[in-house]
Amino acid sequence: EDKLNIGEEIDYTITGIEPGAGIAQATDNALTEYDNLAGWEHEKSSTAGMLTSLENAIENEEPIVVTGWSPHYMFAKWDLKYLEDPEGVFGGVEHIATIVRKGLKEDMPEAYTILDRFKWEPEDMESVMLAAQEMEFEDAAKQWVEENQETVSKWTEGVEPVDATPIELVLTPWDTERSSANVAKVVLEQQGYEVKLTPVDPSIMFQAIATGDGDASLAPWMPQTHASFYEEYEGEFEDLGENLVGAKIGLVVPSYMEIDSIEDLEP
Ligand code: PBE
Repeated sequence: EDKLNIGEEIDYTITGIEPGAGIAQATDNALTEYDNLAGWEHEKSSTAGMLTSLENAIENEEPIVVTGWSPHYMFAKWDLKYLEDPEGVFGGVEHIATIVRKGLKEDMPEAYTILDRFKWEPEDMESVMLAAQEMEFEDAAKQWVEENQETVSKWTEGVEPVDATPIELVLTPWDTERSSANVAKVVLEQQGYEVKLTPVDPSIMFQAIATGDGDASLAPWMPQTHASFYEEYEGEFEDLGENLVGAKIGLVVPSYMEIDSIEDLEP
């Protein structure tokens, strides 16, 4: 009997996440950019669903191809690898940007300064995400802020406190952004702000900041993951630059799979 190839074994299906994600769009693009993926399907569901499928496959040492990203605990929990992407559909090293609505600088200069200075390392974000496996994100964020006073004081140095000023931060529904938004919330609350967090899809995130419905977001993944949403509203928001460098998206497989590149997936 012939050995099944990987495509046959997994029904020519890539296991994806929420349809509104930037990585979902990139994966759809990959299906058209790579000739060998022409007959493949991209099954979108949820991040939790993808992680369950990944865990089940790994328990049975079966093949699976998922849409994955870093920072994420999946790389600490399991032995995984990114498939090489010679067509560059998923981009290279990403940064996560901070965007604010027009006029925020004049309306809330204290918040603007803190958001402009907010910058941390992937390890910081990972430590919040890890702690949040055991507690609420808000508590994990409080703990990180307590343990990283030196970093936080660089963001808040010389900034005057405010008196119960409301501010709305818009985020996307993934742990990376729950971490940054909750840390920003804790820091802004210590400064006197009343912070509301609103989770939305990436496309709505840009729209909210462009229309002024939301004040700021620390959630855009650039230059690739959210490029199409960014371009749609470019010029209608202010980009304060990176708050984190060293993110990545791509197709991810367990290391025991004997393929290295997207091009190794059989048509
Ligand atoms: N992600 C995590 C999101 C951004 C953060 C990579 C799943 C996305 O693809 O839009």
